[in-house]
Amino acid sequence: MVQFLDTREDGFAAQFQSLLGMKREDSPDVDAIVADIIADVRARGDAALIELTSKFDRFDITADRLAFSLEEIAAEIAKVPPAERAALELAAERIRAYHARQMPEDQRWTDAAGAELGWRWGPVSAAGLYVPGGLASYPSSVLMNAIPAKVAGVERLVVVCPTPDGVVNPLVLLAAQIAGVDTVYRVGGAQAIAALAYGTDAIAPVDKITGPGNAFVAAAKRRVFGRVGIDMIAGPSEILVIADGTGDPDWIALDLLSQAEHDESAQAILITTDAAFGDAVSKAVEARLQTLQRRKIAGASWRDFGAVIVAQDLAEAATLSNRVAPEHLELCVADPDALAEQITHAGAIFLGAYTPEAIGDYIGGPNHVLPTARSARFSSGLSVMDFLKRTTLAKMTPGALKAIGPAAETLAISESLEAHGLSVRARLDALNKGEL
Ligand code: HSO
Ligand code: ZN
Repeated sequence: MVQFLDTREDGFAAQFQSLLGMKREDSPDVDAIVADIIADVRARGDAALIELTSKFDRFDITADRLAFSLEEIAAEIAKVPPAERAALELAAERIRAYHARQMPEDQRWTDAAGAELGWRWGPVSAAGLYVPGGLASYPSSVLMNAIPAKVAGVERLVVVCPTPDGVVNPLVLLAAQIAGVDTVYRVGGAQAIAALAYGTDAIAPVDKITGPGNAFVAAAKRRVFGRVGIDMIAGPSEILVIADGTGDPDWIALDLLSQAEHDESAQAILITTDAAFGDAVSKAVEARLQTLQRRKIAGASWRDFGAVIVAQDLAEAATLSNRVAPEHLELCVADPDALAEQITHAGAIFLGAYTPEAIGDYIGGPNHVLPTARSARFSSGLSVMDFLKRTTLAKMTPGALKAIGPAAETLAISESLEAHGLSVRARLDALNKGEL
């Protein structure tokens, strides 16, 4: 049975606190192993990649075949049924259009002192996208990572993806092609992250690494951060639904299960103002769990980390949701826009009964790489900004330097940085003498 909480009951605050504090992931400590793998790839390059791929993926490869050839890609892609290709293409188009709107504008202006100031945005030169192999190898995630990079203008975009026993998901290759990925390498794990960060003969280094992965990949991303940029370390998926009782309990049950089925450590929470509706949803979840293919995973997530919370009103529901700061938030209420105004912390909001979260996972347009584990309090989902850098601009005229230079000189002297002060003073003296 899932846990039921009621904000009016004694002990609610403590129960809610323990729900918030639940440790859902016990990530194995693989850091020492990962450190060795990275050192090995740095020292021996492709030879290490080849050995580790044989050991971990049971796949023997040579350096010249680390990248998929165009012929191999074409042969794999030919296996994809037309309906799946069309769906991926529609998704790509919608994700591209959404992310194009995120492109920020450069700015340049002259301020009151006559100084010309501004900033300019530019893409990172090269990005590498990690795509997990096996079960969690989602073509939709290839689109979600690669398209913002392309929209941002990243010149070289590569994918690394393990191919256990040499097997690749053709949809991953098709998604990479549709998104405009330049090269797909059949390596995975910490060794792939090391190759992207430090480069080998076969794999040129990149500047930014994004994409989900297992504990080894996460540890490797943490370790190479600083050498390259990384996106985030994503945790298991989460959904919180606020419902006022006007919807169909079965729809809500499926929405909760849609994230619960990702992972036994996923978390699905319903907050409702209608206790009877909460009961009905929980019954619907149990009924669906009888037949769902991934009932073992979804059932464990629901039982261990799920919750139904009865709130007094929607304002209270919003307050609780803001404390959770969920990755995905569905507002299944009569006036979702009004309720959305009260939401301050959530990775993505889905408004109204006809917007199941799965729309956002695949086809809506917004990104599905979102902050988990309450990090929506301080961070956002993947966007074009993750592949852009901002460079500031400043241009002084003689008048501007005369106006603000002396204060710079004063501050330089106060910091005992003589050359700083003199670099300003030399120019001011020349200007004052009328040399310039
Ligand atoms: N809901 C996941 C993303 C995903 N769903 C991929 C289906 N495929 C992110 O939280
Ligand atoms: Zn999902």
